[in-house]
Amino acid sequence: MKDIMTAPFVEEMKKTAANMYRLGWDERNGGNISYMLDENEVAQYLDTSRVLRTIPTGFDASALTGRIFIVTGTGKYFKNVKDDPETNLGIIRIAKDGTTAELLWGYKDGGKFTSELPAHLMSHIARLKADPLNRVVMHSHPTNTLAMNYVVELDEKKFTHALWEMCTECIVVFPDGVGVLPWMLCGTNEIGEATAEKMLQYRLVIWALHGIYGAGRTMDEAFGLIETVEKAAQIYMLTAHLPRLNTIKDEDMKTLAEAFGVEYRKDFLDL
Ligand code: 2HA
Ligand code: ZN
Repeated sequence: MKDIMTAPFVEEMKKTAANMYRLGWDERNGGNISYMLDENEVAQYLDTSRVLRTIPTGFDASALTGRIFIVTGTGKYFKNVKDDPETNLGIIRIAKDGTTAELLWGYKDGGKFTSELPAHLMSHIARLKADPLNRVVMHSHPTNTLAMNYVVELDEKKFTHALWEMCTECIVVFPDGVGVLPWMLCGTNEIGEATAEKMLQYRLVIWALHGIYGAGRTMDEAFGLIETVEKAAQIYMLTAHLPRLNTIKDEDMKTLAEAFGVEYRKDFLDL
């Protein structure tokens, strides 16, 4: 059996959490990541027949029965993941009943997965329908994205358009745009269901006045999506109070999307 501390998926979680903390996106216990793992890969590091304890999920995740995830812990700080992954992360498998998570590793101090597990697992179910290769869901509180929530109408078309205008490559990176949910109570099945509904159509979902969700086939894809939105939001916030003399025109965005051959939301232009 190989040492789990050397597993590439643990390494990726450590690096990503550290990066998100360094960028100021995940203060205190803000943010959470879930990453669906390959069972055969996990079996190189863990005896997958050995369940340390079971934890109720609080909802029906039976669409994911048998699937294994590495997930950040509730109340845990992203800044601490790198130095103590076994306390701040856990590896869970969704049991046959769909409402129990079997802990295979981690949450060493008796802890459990993020309070946002419903939004994560429901989003995994939705993204797998849209893209069977999806593996990662992450949530974060990026500063400028959040700031923009206070000054731009919380409307998918308007919000996406405002972002697309801020960097030439935005429409190429997220041609599917950004879904927007109104302010809702976090940590509930309701916000999980609403997020998953959006995730059928979007890889990025704003939780109004709270943060953002990103999904992707790899950690780089999910992270890169949020990173690009945050960059655009930063430029928006740096220029919002200044007279705007120039902008990327809708025509330019069409030219870009066509040149790069991406399927973009045509009804999000010419608003
Ligand atoms: O877990 O970000 O939305 C901390 C959060 C909750
Ligand atoms: Zn949050």
